[in-house]
Amino acid sequence: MRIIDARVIVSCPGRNFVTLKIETESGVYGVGDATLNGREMAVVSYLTEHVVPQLIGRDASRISDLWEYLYKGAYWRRGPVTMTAIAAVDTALWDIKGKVAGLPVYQLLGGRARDGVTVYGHANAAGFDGLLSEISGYADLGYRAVRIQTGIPGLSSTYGVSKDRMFYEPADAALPTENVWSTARYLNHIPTVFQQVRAEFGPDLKLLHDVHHRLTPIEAARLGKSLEPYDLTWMEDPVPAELQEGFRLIRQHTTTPIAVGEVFNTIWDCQQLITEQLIDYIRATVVHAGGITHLRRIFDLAALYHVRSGSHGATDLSPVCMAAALHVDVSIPNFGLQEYMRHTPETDEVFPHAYHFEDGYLFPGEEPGLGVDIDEEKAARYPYRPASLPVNRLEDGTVHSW
Ligand code: CS2
Ligand code: MG
Repeated sequence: MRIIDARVIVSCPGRNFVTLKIETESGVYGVGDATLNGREMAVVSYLTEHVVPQLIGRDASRISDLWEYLYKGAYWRRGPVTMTAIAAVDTALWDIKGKVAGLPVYQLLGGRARDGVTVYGHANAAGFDGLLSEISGYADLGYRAVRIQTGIPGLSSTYGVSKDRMFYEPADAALPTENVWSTARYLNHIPTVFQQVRAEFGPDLKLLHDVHHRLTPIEAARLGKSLEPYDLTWMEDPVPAELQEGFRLIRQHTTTPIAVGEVFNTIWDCQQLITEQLIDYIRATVVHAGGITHLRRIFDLAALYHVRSGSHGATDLSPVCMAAALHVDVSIPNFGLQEYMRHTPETDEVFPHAYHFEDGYLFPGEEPGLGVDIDEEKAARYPYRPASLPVNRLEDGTVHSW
């Protein structure tokens, strides 16, 4: 089954998405997400200039071989742009394989290991009252797990607190806006928030928090310790993870579980974190970590070391990625949680999909392949708009992790 065409489609139904569509001689086609937030056009160029010409004429059924061909063949290994491009090809080929087999992809991955995929939403508000009503909104929708982000007194903006409720969107300007950050103010404030939230919602609702790489290991250790009474499901991205051994220090001081991985591209980014059992959840994704093929390899390694999956699922990962993630989530033994920030109605219209939310779970649906498509006519109504993620500075003007 030869590949006869591959196209990169860029569309902005509220935010930018890059989609690869691979067509075969039999008429069966597959789709893969290739969105890299704020750097979309780099992946578009990598795909159109370098990958698509190499795909034409190849056998679409040889997923592993094509993965190795693109990874080893490029010579320049890893990196977000390369691995997002490989992910898009890999995802589209799994979609094709499922359609050809007449089976949903999760059946090809071993079948269901659970009934539904537990998801967490993203409650965010500048102040406490707003936060309570956001959390209640998610609880009313049936969510069993909610991530909590809130404003910090004395700071004019904070990561995770967006202008739009529900549809969180940080890439909000053509050129980066700037945020201001104070670790001291943050560390003093956050435990008081979790204390009140736990008191208000009781012990059953799973609570999570994203630190967004802003602390040092000893600061993260202090935060983890101070949050222990409020029983968090995880503390996410406590420190930048380039220095994997840095997590040892956090681990030595706190039993608050640790999640990391949304910016990881390969198994090498988390090899030490997993094998030394320095984390509890690995949050790599289909779209940024080399597709279904490579993400499964990461999750299989994690399973040996009591580490569970917790895939990134922010709004900048398209419904194509979400569909692919759900087929993986439902079929692996060591699934933990899946992030699910809802897409806007415009996005859902451009990407019709079989997955659905019910009672706190997502279900991948039973359509052959991934069960997701791109409506190219509708996609064409929303042209690309440059959008960047913000930059963060300390109060003295020093650039800090965002
Ligand atoms: C976040 C994201 O979902 C998350 O956990 O960290 O909102 C992240 O900031 C964006 O996906 C960046 O593109
Ligand atoms: Mg995050």
